[in-house]
Amino acid sequence: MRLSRYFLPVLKENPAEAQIASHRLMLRAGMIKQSSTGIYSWLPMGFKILRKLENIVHEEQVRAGHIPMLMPTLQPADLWRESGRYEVYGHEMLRIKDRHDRDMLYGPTNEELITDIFRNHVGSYKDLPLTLYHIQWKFRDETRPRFGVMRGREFFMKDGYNFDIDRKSAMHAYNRHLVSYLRTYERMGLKALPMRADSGPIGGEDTHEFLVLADTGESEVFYDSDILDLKIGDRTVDYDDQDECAAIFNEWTTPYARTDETHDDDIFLQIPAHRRKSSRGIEVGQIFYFGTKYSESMGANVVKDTGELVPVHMGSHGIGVSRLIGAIIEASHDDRGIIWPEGVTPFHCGIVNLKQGDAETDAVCEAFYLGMKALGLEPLYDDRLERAGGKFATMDLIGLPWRITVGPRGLKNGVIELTSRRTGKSEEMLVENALERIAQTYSAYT
Ligand code: 5CA
Repeated sequence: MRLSRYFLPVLKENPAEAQIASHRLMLRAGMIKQSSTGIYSWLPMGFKILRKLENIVHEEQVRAGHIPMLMPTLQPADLWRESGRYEVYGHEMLRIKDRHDRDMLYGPTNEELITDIFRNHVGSYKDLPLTLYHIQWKFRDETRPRFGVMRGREFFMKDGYNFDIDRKSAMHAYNRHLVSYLRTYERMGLKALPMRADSGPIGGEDTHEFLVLADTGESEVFYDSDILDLKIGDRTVDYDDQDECAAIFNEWTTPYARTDETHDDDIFLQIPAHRRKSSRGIEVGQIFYFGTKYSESMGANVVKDTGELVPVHMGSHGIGVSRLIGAIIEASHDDRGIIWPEGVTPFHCGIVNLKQGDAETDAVCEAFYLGMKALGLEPLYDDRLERAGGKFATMDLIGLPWRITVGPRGLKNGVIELTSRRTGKSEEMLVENALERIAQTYSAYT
């Protein structure tokens, strides 16, 4: 992409309404524009990252054997009356009437809709286990929408639903989700810790939230620092293997890690003092097992191999895809701007032309630009007639992990400069070598 032809409306000033870094930087980097409280337009670069995160979530869900689909944003109120949640949900639910005066609502989540699909089409143990998911916009009329996309009213969420014949099989689905979520967050360059939590309006007995540690997080969390050493890495997981998923679940849930809702000081104080930590966290996902709560109220039953008719066991699992962008920025920025992890960056490398219009400088930038594209990578070429200082400030603000700088001075010696956004270190090298270095860096992410 050539910056002269892109739409990247960066702001020079800090917007007064933004209280935390991610909100401020998303506005300044031209990623989002508020249209009304807690509702945003996703401008091209914000949208690009949203799509990248969505793809990572899809890939990891499909890898775990879960099946993608798409349900609507508007739902009939009657289904929620059946489950008993229409009244319970209160003011958070946006209620709408259609032209026939029928009660509709903008879905805050999809347990009712999916249970309705299930009960209409599945009736036998032979069709189980089954996990369906979608990634769709949700609406919750939050009391205090704030911090930009972190607590929005309209937000983008992956929500998945498992249907199993019994508790044992449903717990395998629970463990499988935990593992697939850990992989998802790691690919995004995030450390998200699973913590025992409270199930709130979704209901159920078992639930874990995934929290990214950050001072600006809305939750208070307590944990044993041993959990920070755990990593899924590039270990391949057989998602059908109940024992393997259970082992990973145990490994990650053995160290103490709880949100304030489930925190227990008596247990916490037994951890050696140097490992006992408390901090703030951003909730980027949650998994639930709620057994037969919805299947019983909505009549979603299946015939067992014994011929007995039983309510299906269910769980639901959510990832806050739009919130994740805020969480990534909270975890990865400095006073000059965002620092994208390689796995989610909107463009792989920035190109700064220090002397636009100089034939040789233009030619080298162009060669690098085409070279990157030939390697299947996406460069962002700042080809505007702007002074160097402004170009550097924009690149630092939007936070691409790598930048090359091309100018007549370096070209006298045949070199350009390659700079890492994270370390700030620069190296002079030949164009071919810079291409090779960048391609190598990204080989682990494509
Ligand atoms: N039905 C379940 C699982 S699918 C459910 O709705 N879970 S949830 O309420 O925990 O939401 C899932 C994730 O969506 C949360 O972990 C959080 O990351 C994200 N989320 C929830 N509310 C908001 C909001 N107002 N703005 C941005 N993200 C949100």
